[in-house]
Amino acid sequence: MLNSFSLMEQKFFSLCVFFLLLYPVKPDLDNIGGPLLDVFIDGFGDASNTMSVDGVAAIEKNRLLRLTNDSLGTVGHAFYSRPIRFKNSSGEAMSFSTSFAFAILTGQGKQAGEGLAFTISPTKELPASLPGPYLGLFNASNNGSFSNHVVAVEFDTVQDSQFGDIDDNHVGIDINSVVSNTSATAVQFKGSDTNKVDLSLKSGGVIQAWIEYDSQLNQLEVKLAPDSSRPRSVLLSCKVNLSKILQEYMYVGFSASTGSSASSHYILGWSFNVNGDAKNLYLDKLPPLPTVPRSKKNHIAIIVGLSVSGALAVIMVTVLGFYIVRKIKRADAVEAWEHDIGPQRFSYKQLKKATAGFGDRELLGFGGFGRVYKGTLPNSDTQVAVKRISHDSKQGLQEFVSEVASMGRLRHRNLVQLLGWCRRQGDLLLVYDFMPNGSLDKYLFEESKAFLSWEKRFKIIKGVASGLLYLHEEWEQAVLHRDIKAGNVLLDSEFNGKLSDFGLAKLCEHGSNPSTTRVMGTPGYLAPELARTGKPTTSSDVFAFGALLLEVVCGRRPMDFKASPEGLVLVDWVWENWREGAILDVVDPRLQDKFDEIEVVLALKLGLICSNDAPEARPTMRQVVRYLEKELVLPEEVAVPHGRKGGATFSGIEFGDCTPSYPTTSSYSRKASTWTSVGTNLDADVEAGLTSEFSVSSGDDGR
Ligand SMILES: *[C@@H]1O[C@H](CO)[C@@H](O)[C@H](O)[C@H]1NC(C)=O
Ligand SMILES: *[C@@H]1O[C@H](CO)[C@@H](O)[C@H](O)[C@H]1NC(C)=O
Ligand SMILES: *[C@@H]1O[C@H](CO)[C@@H](O)[C@H](O)[C@H]1NC(C)=O
Ligand SMILES: *[C@@H]1O[C@H](CO)[C@@H](O)[C@H](O)[C@H]1NC(C)=O
Ligand SMILES: *[C@@H]1O[C@H](CO)[C@@H](O)[C@H](O)[C@H]1NC(C)=O
Ligand SMILES: CC(=O)N[C@H]1CO[C@H](CO)[C@@H](O)[C@@H]1O
Repeated sequence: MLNSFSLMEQKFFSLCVFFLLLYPVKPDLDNIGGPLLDVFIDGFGDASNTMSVDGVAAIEKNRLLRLTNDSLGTVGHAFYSRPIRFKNSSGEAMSFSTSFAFAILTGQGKQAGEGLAFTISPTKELPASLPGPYLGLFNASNNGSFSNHVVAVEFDTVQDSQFGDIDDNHVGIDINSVVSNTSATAVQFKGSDTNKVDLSLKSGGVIQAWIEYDSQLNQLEVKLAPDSSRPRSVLLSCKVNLSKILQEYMYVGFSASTGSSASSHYILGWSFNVNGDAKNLYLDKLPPLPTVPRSKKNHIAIIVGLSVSGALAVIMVTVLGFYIVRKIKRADAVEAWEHDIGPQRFSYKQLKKATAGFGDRELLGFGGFGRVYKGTLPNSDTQVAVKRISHDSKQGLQEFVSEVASMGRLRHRNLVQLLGWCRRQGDLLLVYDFMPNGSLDKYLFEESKAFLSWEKRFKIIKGVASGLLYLHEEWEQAVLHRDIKAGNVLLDSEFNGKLSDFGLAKLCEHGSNPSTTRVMGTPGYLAPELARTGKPTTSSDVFAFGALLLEVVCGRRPMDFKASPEGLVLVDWVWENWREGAILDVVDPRLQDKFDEIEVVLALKLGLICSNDAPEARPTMRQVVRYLEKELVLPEEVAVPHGRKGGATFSGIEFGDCTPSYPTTSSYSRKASTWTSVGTNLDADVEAGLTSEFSVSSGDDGR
């Protein structure tokens, strides 16, 4: 009885909200005069005649616009289906204003990727645009080209240093190129320009953005808040005369992409207006996001009295809670089990002193598992790297610490030596030898770093192989690395390659802490059977080593989004060149032909053999080392790395998901013809174009 009543009540309420929402919009449009666009949409639910979507973008049943899901290497576009007039009769760009609410959801324990962008474009399809860092906006040949006529504001959750990204949580203004004209780390302003707090784009919380262009000042501005109150402070602004960039008629909407990591990008509501202010959106009236129970979070948000989005509040409360609990306990309390583990235990005080209080100046970088600080051990001048890992499951921690401590007994010149450890509440601190030359990937992929000669590269490869052989076969028990990649190969002062982070991937299985980002390794290095069974073996390590080999020779990542679609998957590209007898074409051009041809061919061939889909076709590490030392001769023939034909795999990730959505020109032109049947009456649009406003927002979903 009670239940059915409250259901009716709910329905009545949502009907009221529907009309409340409907009414303020239409009269406003009437005031503008001129022919009306049929623009009010009750959420994205009935938006199929208003929004054109392509790629993996879709309007979901719950009336959310989802630009991408968490499949890797995809693009999603959603544009208002009719063109909007952006220039007045004297051919100058008019002012415009837009506001939208978005959320970036990432599977637990996964890294976010790649980002979304508010986009003004001459086409709705952006044909041949690429995923990954290109955000579905450009491709490698047209980025930076004046003929793109694309203006975008990106919300980027991956740092691509090759495109000058400042960090993995930034907003940028992109004119005709993914290299931002200007960008800023996402922050929330609290009342003044100086009072600001971090705002995580990928927290999963709803964030509202306001973008305005003032044609008098030639100024494009971006504001950001995790709630409906528009801040006075500007996050990002750019002086630009858009008259030179935009065409008379343009499409507006959104583009998003995923790369070697993936998130679901959602737009919850959107309003847009030329020559006037866009309506503000009220976040609590927008349809709820999937999975997370929002109502509970809102409740907490109210209690705390913070006007931040639900998810952010929960995170802050948790962090605060942790902090308070830690303050109360304070203790460095050493538990009984820790005494059993042995003498490698450092005190927290020692490490705090060594790293100058874990200060930002000592920060070496962010590893997959946490921050890494540089330090100098008191009383010894030994330089160390301290990796700080947060972990919340105590039982797992004990097991893990004993495991790590036993790994402290591993000794090999090609492993980064673990010197000791320390536990403080849920924080685990691991102390390693300091490697002055940093990680290998920087030398391979960053233009600014000195390049590595072939001699150095081959020495590094051989070193890593012998370190991995030691882990697999030469210690008292077999140790799997599970996360072999260029970023985990560190270089000492003499450019010897040393493996780091061995065994750490296991930590992820014990805890559920989302800050331990990597569940099973890194896409592109993941053996296909691993993606299927989740069970790592020595031969899945060999697969990753194969990817590393190719990477070192070619100077390209296992998945290269800069490349043409044929070059996307490095193994396939190397294989194609091998098959065509043009194998030296794949060698890193930075080597400028200064290399030992026999060694290069050996490394490429071995890379292909290790990258075979079938675990039984891969050599063991012992064989690999003997091939590299030229003690064994590689077989003349190399089998196709991907046994299943038709390019069915994505360097180890099942590619079935991605292939249909992957942006090839043909898939786009097909989409285009489907969607342009909507709103083809250009004349009407032309008339309406001068002041077009629409507001795609909030159907209330039964609250
Ligand atoms: C993502 O969307 C595509 C196309 O809509 C679909 O084929 C794929 O299975 C989805 N992937 C996931 C992980 O849900
Ligand atoms: C890049 O995009 C442009 C325009 O969208 C297209 O003409 C060109 O063919 C694309 N280039 C590649 C390599 O796909
Ligand atoms: C910034 O924008 C202008 C257009 O006004 C463009 O020509 C220029 O290349 C951009 N600069 C960068 C660094 O992207
Ligand atoms: C067009 O816009 C420019 C810039 O806002 C303005 O200076 C100009 O007067 C406008 N022209 C017309 C005909 O409205
Ligand atoms: C912007 O560029 C247009 C076209 O080049 C020019 O006519 C106009 O005066 C410029 N506007 C301003 C405000 O500088
Ligand atoms: C202007 C511009 O941004 N050009 C870049 C386009 O992408 C290629 C490949 O990454 C770069 O080399 C260009 O600098």
